[in-house]
Amino acid sequence: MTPPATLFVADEVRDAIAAGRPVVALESTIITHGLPRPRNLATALEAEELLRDAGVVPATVGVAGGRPVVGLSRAELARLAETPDVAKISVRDLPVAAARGADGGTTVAATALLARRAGIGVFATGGLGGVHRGASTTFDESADLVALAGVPILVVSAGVKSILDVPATLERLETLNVTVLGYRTDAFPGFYVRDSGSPVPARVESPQEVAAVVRARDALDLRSAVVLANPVAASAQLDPDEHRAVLDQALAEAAARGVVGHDTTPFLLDQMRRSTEDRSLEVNVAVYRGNVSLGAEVARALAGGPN
Ligand code: PSU
Ligand code: MN
Repeated sequence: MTPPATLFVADEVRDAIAAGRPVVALESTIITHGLPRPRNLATALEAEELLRDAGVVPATVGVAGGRPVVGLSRAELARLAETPDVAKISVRDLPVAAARGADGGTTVAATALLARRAGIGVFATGGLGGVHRGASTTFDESADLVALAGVPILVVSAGVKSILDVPATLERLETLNVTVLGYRTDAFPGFYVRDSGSPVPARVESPQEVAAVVRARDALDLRSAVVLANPVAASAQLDPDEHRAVLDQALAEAAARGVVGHDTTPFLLDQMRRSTEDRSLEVNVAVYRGNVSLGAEVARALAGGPN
């Protein structure tokens, strides 16, 4: 019999949570599926370093040998980053991975759930999963949305990638009672570009203001996530015209090859990387850095108490 897969929380993370020091959770599908080797491991380690430099304890979440881990070791991170065809694990996949003793990168959905269980309130990622184009017939909508409806965490993201149906994603976030904040912007960001073309429901100007919203959410005993939508720096965004052109091309390629379901996101991301000669990859890394830094500021504001 395989032993039950209990949640493992690294000592450093557990101690920081117990002491009320700032902790930021990071996901690992960005390592296993979002970025190519060897950039994936470098980016994962750099994100942890960024947090440490900001006085925040990093807690990268993933599945190692079937066990959900909050605070992966360097060796575990390297194994996830370097093993080909490692699993992408969303909430529904956790029991299968546990039973098989598999390794895997956790999606936003699974990461948010596991991080919250460990007692972490802030999570930084690149982009959220959302409603896929054509979802009205395929029903392909990320489990991230449903998870965010039921996990009281703060997630920093640069919106959702434009490979998705952005207006439909915002509609679903509204339906699911997820609070969406634009960080110093009125426009919901489009990941590679600062403006997806859709507005945000509310705008905030500072980490303290974000912390006030999170505290109010908790005081109201709401169980849903707050999404802090943080646009990439203007100097780092993909040129909006180029962005439109490469996106159309990637979508056409996916349709031609019949890519569907779980494989769609990684496929489209890889297509965009190829057709921008890796520039989309640089934007992806810049987006992630920006979100991790902002996550650190928010975690510090929350740990610092009301002001
Ligand atoms: N968006 C990105 N990069 C990613 C993902 C989303 O810009 O790597 C990953 C995240 O882990 C997210 C997951 O939770 O893809 C969503 O996948 P799906 O649509 O299959 O739920
Ligand atoms: Mn999907």
